[in-house]
Amino acid sequence: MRIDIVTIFPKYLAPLELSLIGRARRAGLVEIAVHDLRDFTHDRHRTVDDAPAGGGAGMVMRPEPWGEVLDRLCAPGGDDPSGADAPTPTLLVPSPSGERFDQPMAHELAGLERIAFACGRYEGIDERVLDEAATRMSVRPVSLGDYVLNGGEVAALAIIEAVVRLLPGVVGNAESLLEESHEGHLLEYPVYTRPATWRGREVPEVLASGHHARIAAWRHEQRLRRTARRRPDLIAAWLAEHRPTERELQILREEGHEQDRGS
Ligand code: 6GU
Repeated sequence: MRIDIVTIFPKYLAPLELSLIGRARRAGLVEIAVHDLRDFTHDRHRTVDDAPAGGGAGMVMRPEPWGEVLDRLCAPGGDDPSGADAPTPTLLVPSPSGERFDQPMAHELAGLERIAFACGRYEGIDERVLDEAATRMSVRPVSLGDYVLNGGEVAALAIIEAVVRLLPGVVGNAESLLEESHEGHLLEYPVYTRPATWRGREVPEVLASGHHARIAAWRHEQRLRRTARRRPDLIAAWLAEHRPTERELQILREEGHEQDRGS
């Protein structure tokens, strides 16, 4: 996979050198390029913003540098020295007014050969940039959730981390991807390690039993309880895909989850 990021704060993306993503880059599993939007300005002050048309608070990113950098990313070779065969990227535009990013979208993006991020600052990017970009690439405004960040950089980091760890070979133990929160609608079960007693607190006995079926049943129950308690909104999606056992229904009732048993 190839990822391009356009920003006025390239240093915000420095963490992409670290840990799992840094290793994936060095292993050639993902190629990431960060572009400074100001390199696509032509005035002495490298201006990227201006007052909003129609008035109001803050500043808006001017369209010209964005147009030029997106031209570059769409050009044959796409600014990628490794060849002219790179497809046009899907353009992700982090914004609190975007479509909600989630694990299914992470899987979808992980299946693409090429994505790019347009990281806006201030009150956002002149809308014509996205309109024009949409004539030559898929454009998707995406939001992490219902709160406001100062710009798209932190959101791009989060999305890249969620996507890159799904690429084949990036996470060593592929099994560890399967039982995670947001895979299969339930949150992850609680985990423990040594020592067996810590500050008077025991690791749950069943985990030392060596009885794999009992451990799996306990973990499933914990996932269900935790999801019902912390994220009752996810239970409906789980119920839509599973016919619950009596035991599962009992657990949900114990956790105060009222389900409509339907027809
Ligand atoms: Cl993707 N961008 C910004 N600026 N704020 C956000 C967001 C994204 N998601 C939630 N808040």
